[in-house]
Amino acid sequence: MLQALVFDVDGTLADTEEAHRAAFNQAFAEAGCPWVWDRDVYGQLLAVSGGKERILAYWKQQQPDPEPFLGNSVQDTVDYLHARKTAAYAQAVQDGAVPLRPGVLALIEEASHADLRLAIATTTTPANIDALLQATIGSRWRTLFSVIEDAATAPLKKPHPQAYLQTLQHLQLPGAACLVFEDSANGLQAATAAGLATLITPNGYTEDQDFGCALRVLPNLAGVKLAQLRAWHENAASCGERPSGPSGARAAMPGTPI
Ligand code: XBP
Ligand code: MG
Repeated sequence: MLQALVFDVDGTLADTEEAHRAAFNQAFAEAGCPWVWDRDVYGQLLAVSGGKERILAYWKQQQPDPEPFLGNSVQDTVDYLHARKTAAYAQAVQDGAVPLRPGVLALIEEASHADLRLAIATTTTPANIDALLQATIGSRWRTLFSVIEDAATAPLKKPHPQAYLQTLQHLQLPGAACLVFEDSANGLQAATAAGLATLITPNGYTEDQDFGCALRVLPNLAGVKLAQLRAWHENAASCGERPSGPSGARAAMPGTPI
């Protein structure tokens, strides 16, 4: 029986990646760094989950043997740029730049009223989650989600299943009792490796990706009711569509740097 809904953040709860991209470019400009990520470049970079990992992957593409230019090490430079980016993103989101995607809040409210557990499993920074959900739901958002796995608690980024495996541990539920909402192939791989059925709502950056093992692929969650989710979830269980148990260590390795 369906007992919990587990949500990815970026691209799923809200279409955030354009705000992230603008924040990266703002941080680079403020630091005097000549990098500018257009949509094409950023679309390729999204194969690498995690903003710090993304910066380093791009830097190594530009300079195979990178030289630090802010701080004493390459990691210092990455950390500084990412901190500035996170501040810029939080400001944009607090200013209302990014609404929740269609149907998300209605489904969260319905599930909460039906006493389902709600969780977040993301590779983004904790500050980004708070900025987005504070701006779109208000301070009560923390009362809605009983488990949050993010870049701080799950450092192995999607498609590694760590965030989902830790979410199951903290929910103290089997994967068969949960349903995941994701937007990307990396996210689908991570959830599937953890043995979780996954509903995909693609976005502009992920619409051409392979979602072959998803339970469903929908344009968005507008009009999606809990009763429908329960039916899809039960049907998947009855015809054995649900992924097998966690494949853990055999999980796909983190996104291949470009
Ligand atoms: C998507 C990501 C994140 C964001 C940028 O996370 O991969 O890295 O693109 O946020 P999700 P950070 O798992 O929610 O789809 O700079 O904080 O990483
Ligand atoms: Mg996502």
